[in-house]
Amino acid sequence: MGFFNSGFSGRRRPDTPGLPPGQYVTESFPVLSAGPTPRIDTDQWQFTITTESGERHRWSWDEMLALGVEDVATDIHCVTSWSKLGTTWRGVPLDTLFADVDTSAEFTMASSYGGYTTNLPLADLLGGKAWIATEFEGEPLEPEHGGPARLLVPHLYFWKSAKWVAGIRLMENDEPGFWEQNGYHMYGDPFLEQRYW
Ligand SMILES: Nc1nc2c(c(=O)[nH]1)N[C@H]1C(S)=C(S)[C@@H](COP(=O)(O)O)O[C@H]1N2
Ligand SMILES: [Mo]
Repeated sequence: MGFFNSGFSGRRRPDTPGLPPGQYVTESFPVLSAGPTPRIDTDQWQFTITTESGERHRWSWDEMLALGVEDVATDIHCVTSWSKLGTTWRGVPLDTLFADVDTSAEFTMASSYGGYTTNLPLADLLGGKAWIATEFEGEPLEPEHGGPARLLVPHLYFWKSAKWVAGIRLMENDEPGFWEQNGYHMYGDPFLEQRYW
């Protein structure tokens, strides 16, 4: 078998920097939606943070953008095993939206126009780790990808990045969202392969 000593066995592909275990790199941008694409006009769009005591903080499209957008360059990782490296986005940091929100809750439920939900610890939305994204690669976010605005939480599997995001509700106890009720992990760290439970 000496003929094959430069062959397949024993050879490992060099690791791609930034690629979590069990993921492959794609250049395309697959669309993954559990239902039809809702169409929300930015005139009608609003975003609401609801605290555990029921206090509401609400922004219109213009009010949200006036808070200030940032450019974000990041990798994204879908639980179905594709990753997209070096994507660029523009959006409003959740830190800004939560700046005046008084809460002692540790958990949140993001909800979307169309009914999708996903749970995230509040700490994962703060500290420069999450945005309401309105642009992808320099263009307004397409409806299929969550336009006019989606949650972008790139350090967790992409199902946590709710498309067509409408609001975030603060919760004292963790509760499963749509995919989490169907067996997806409550947290979803791609580097720990927290896919299902
Ligand atoms: N509202 C909503 N958000 C969603 C989903 C969905 O079905 N509805 N799918 C999630 C899943 S499983 C993934 S992988 C990403 C896919 O985003 P994309 O379609 O832009 O690739 O969106 C997430 N956000
Ligand atoms: Mo996904």
